[in-house]
Parts: sequence; C-alpha cells; structure tokens
Amino acid sequence: MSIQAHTLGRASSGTATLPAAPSGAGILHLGLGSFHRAHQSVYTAAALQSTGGDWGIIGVASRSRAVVDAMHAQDLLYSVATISPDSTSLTIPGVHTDAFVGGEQPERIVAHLADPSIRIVTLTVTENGYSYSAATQRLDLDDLVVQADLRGGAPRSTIGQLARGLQARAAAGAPVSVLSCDNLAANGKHTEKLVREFLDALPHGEGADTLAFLDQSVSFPSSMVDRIVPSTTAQMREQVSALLGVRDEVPVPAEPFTMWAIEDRFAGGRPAWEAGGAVFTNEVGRYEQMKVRLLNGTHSLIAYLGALRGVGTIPEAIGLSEIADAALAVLRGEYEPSIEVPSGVDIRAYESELFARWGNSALGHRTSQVGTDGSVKLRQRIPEPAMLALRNGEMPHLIALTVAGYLSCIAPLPGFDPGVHAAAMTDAARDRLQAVAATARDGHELAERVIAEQQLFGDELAGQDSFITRVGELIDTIRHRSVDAAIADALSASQTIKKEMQP
Ligand code: CS2
Repeated sequence: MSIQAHTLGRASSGTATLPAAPSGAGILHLGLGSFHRAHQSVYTAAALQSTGGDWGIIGVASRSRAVVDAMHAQDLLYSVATISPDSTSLTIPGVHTDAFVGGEQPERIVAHLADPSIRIVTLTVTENGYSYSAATQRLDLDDLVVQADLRGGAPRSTIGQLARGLQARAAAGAPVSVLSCDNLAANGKHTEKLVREFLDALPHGEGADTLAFLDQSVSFPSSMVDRIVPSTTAQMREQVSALLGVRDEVPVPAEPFTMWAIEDRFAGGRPAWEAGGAVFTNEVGRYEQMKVRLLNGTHSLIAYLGALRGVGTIPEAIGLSEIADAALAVLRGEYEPSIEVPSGVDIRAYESELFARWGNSALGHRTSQVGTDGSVKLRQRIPEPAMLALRNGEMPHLIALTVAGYLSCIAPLPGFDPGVHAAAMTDAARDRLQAVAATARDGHELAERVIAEQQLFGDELAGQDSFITRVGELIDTIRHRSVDAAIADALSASQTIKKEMQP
C-alpha cells in the first residue's frame, strides 16, 4: 500500500494525518527538491490550516523525473520526518496541486506564470542556479543556455524562465512576487537584477514593456531560509514507511529546527506563513548574513575538515574535539565580528543551538553533501568576513583553513589522497581546479592560481597576497603532515578560542 489519500486512514500509525487539500494553486515553485519539500511546504501547510485558501503549490523539478513521478503515484503526497536523537515524528504537508519536470515542459512554466491565479513564484534552485557570472558580477551572457534563452524558444535557465514568464504575464498585468529561497546574500535583489539584465539583453528593446511591468507590479522580496535537510537514504525510506504504516517512496528527513525570515513585500498577496512560525521583518539582510556566515560558513569548515579526517557525517566531525575547537574559533573569531545581529536574536543562544544542530547524530547529514558545490557556496560565505579581518590587519586563519580544506578535498596536489568522502563531493569547478592542481608545485602555487588568477572568491581576495600565502601553507601542512596539524597551526595562530562556550 502506498501513501495516497485513501490509504492514509488505514495506516497503522496515527502520527501523521492528511490536511485539507488547498482549494487551488497560487504558488509556482521552481526546484522541487528536498529542501523545498521540508521547508516552504510545511509553512504553507500551516498557513492553509490556519486560514485556508488557494495557496496550493505547483512544484517544478528542474530535470529529474524521480520525485515528480513518485509524487504523482502518491496523490502528490509525501511525508516529512522530523528527526532528533530522541524521536522521529511525521507530518504530511499535502500542499502540492501538481508537479512536473521543467526541463521537459518549459513552456508550462511560462504559461503558469502568465496565469493571474499564480501570485507567487518561489525558487530553491541552489546557489548554482542563477546563471550569475562571478567574473562580470552580472547575468552570465557567455552561458550557452542563457544565450539560447535570449534568442527565443522554450527557456531552460531559471532566469530565462522567470523573464519569459513575466513577459507573457505583462500583457494582462496581474501583480506577482518572485521569492528566492536560496542561500544568497540579498537574494531578492539579486534575482531581480538578473531578471532585469535578461530583459535588457533582449534584442530590439523587446524587454522594455516587461521592465515597465516589473516597475509597477512585480516584487522580489528577500528571504532567509534555514533547516538542515539531508538527502533521503534507502534506510530512511524504510524507517518512514514503517512508521507511517504505508509506503512512501519520497519522504524527506529534516532536523527539528526551522526558520524563515521574509521581507513582507508581496505584490499579489501571500499565505499566512507566520502560522508556521515565519518571521516577517525588514531585517532579512541581517538574518541572511548571520545564517550564511555563522551556520553555512562554519558548516563548510566542518565538512572539509571532517572529510579529510575520514568521517562521513557532520555529527561525527563536530564530535572530534579539534574540529569543534576550529568551528568555535571561526564562528566567534572570524564570522561573528562581520555580522550585525538582527534585533531580538540572542546570538549566544543561536550559536549554542548551532552546535546542537550539527551534533544531531540521528540525522546522518553527510560531509560530502555539505562539501558539494564549494566553488559557489564558499563565494557566498567567506570573501566579505575575510576581507573585513584583513582590512583590520588580522589574518582570518580559520577561513584560510576552510579554503585550504576545500582545495585539498576537491583539487588535491599530486600524491595527496583526501579520501572517499572528499571524492564523493561534486563541484562544477572540480575539473578546472584539478587541472590546476595537477601542475602546481606546492600549496602556494595552487592557492595563487585559484584565488588570484581565477578569482574563485572574487576580485578583492584575489589581491590579498598574505591570505593566499596562508592558504598555501595550510594546504602544504595538510598534505605533508596532517589535517590535525593544520587545525592546530591555525588555532594557535588565531588565539580566538573562547573557553566559556564549549560545544
Ligand atoms: C549546508 C546547507 O549544504 C550546505 O552547504 O550548509 O545546506 C545547510 O544545511 C542549510 O543551509 C541549513 O539551512
């Protein structure tokens, strides 16, 4: 028996019940991955339960059929397993009204966007999905997919799909909001800028009317999203199905913690997401900085050092005292000074909670998952705090260690084997960086070519010779001595461990 509306009543467990179905779809969501299904969907379910309405979600997977097919076979239902070391509880959001694969039916995305009943488009397409060129700091006009989207035909890039959809909508003129839910600084502004650049780049001023429509009727609120959502494993699927009493092929595991801070600028209305605990605030930028640096930046350090120590999960990595010390030092000494804490947030409590969240041993969050796509993720996490320290005359030793760990995992120097967990990390820049590593004499040359010449972390860090030298030294220490020796070296140089907060 699989999870379907009519089978749930017969399920052996009473822990998950089916909410009332939404009366229609008001949201088009691009990126039907686990994160969306354990985050926005849960908030939307709470909103629908509290106020009802037509805020159902049409989910669009970018390329893969797996989740779409499984959801259709299950009446678009799936469960979210909230997992702590003490317990697992299940909820069934039941908020999707349809699901399809965008790569197969891009014209459907445009048609939905043109439909006035859709009033919000949400995005979880990852840091990688915005066709952004770090080199030009604008829409990547060298990208062949973007070029094809500009020429016409069914759009394949997310920005092309948004722009073409808004173009189709402009005629009727119904207001709409585009809400990015990806870990990017000022994600609303960023998305708006890229969509406008696409429209600007259309031939013969073809985008002018749509740009005017954007001025009048389209808003791009920013939002900060937070919930640790590991990939679903076969074991998890069995466990959830057993608990549920019926078979669920696409459950999503997630931690108990969840947070969503959103700018309240919705041109066409919005669901009462506050019913699920979302915070509507003018301080989204501060929330985003706090999260992207303290949580995500430190997460990257834990993942790379953990993988190099040979451990497969984040809780195992943070359980090693030297990695916990390094995490505390980077968090307190290098990230915290670079942020402005949002009003009402107790930063010490937030930090202690981070250690508890990373330590959630029941979740099995993998170092390879967090270490994946470092070339785009680290760009969001490290350049600004690193530059702030360097401008103050201080070396950010632990951020340098994060970069050294990343390069040691993804582009190891000849003769260095970073191990199976590093090998499992995928990264769009892997081939390019490995080609550099293959001919680099030492850590310094590798760091120099990647950070200065290729400007992997932007143009400002590219000019910081002392930082590049420090990264190079730590790469060599990892390679010739050990990752523990590199941690000890970075820690003793940084002297920032505050003993009062032990994880
Ligand atoms: C992680 C995030 O994979 C990563 O890089 O740092 O996915 C993290 O788990 C989420 O942002 C938590 O909200």
